[in-house]
Amino acid sequence: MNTSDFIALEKQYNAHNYKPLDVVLERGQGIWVWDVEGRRYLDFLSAYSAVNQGHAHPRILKALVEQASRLPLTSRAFRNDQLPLLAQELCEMTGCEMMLPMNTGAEAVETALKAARKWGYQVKGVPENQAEIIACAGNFHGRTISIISFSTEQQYREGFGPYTPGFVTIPYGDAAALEAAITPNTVAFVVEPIQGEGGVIIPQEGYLRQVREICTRHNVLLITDEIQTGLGRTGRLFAADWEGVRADMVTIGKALSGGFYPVSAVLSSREILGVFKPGDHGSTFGGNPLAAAVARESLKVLAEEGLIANAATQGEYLLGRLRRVESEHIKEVRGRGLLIGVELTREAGGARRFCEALQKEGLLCKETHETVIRFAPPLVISREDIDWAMERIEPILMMA
Ligand code: IF1
Repeated sequence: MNTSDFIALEKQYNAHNYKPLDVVLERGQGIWVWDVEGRRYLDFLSAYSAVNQGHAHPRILKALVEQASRLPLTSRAFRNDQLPLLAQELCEMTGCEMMLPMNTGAEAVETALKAARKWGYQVKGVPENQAEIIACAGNFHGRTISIISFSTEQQYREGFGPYTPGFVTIPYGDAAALEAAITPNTVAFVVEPIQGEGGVIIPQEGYLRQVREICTRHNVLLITDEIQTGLGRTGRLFAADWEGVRADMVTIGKALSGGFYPVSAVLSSREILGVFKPGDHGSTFGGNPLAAAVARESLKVLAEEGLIANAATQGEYLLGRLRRVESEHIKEVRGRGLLIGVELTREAGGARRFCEALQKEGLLCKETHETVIRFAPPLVISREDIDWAMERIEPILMMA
């Protein structure tokens, strides 16, 4: 079977909720992936930051295989010997008191929102069913009905109503708007430290510190969604670390498994996660021993291979190289660590054609919001690999 055979099958039998690049991948190692025709590509997307540790990382693979052959799933009806160790290691690494494991990013966000509501009723004293949660315009937190209820992206919402009440949206990067939107019933503010899907939007320096101060003053929980920006992507463990800000709840996912398996978690305090009593919340697969073993090794790889520092170093280098490209198509190059967006001008004809051209050159990336090319290679990338990539990216950004 070749590329077009696979595409035809997918077209026939798979729902068309995506429009992927027409490349059919069958193998990956580190920063490289290979398609079914044997062509090699440099992965400049990292499965939206899920493979920060690189594809098929040998240490994580070993942990996965060992745990899979021993005991993949217990459910939370019984205990297992991996989850407690993951919880301890994750809390020690992040300075949190407690974690709650789930599977996908959207589930972690849902969990944080549920915790915030319950905390609002039990601790803050908000009247029943009156809790309000504030989110930002341009957000991306997942695809569940409650989460898309506070999306401002027409396409994510249209046709999926009725929507979950209790959410308000304010402009991103505007601390005064947050202060103005808070009412006595506000329980939480949920925010991405950098908006990924929004187009790699980096708020002004000081925004998160102001937001932290406002939330503290009004007894409102600050929830940072670090599912995409966390675990080293921006050159710090968390993107909020750039401003020295500690949230009340942090959601993580994606790279928590190095891309092997869906693993997510909410990190928080005993006071906040303590609102959950047995039976309040859960998931069949959440916290399973296979997920926990994979997550433990993924975190060790991140720390022991110095991937966070490498993201900072290589990110600065890549950002510098991109900023020196003199192309009439480029409106702005922005980024932090290895999360970089190249915004093109309206006249450039859309980011998609640049991604398709880069695919032909052996580099895979993905547009976001029509005019932004997102560059987010695995954090194991070296300076030589970036030079290799720039030899391809520069001429494509200059093309007619
Ligand atoms: C898709 C985007 C990236 C996220 C943040 C929660 C979630 C995500 C900050 C939900 C997920 C993914 C979803 C994926 C594409 C990808 C994405 F373009 F859609 F926005 F990365 F930029 N919070 N983002 O970025 O996590 O439930 O998916 O595990 O195809 O929808 P999930």
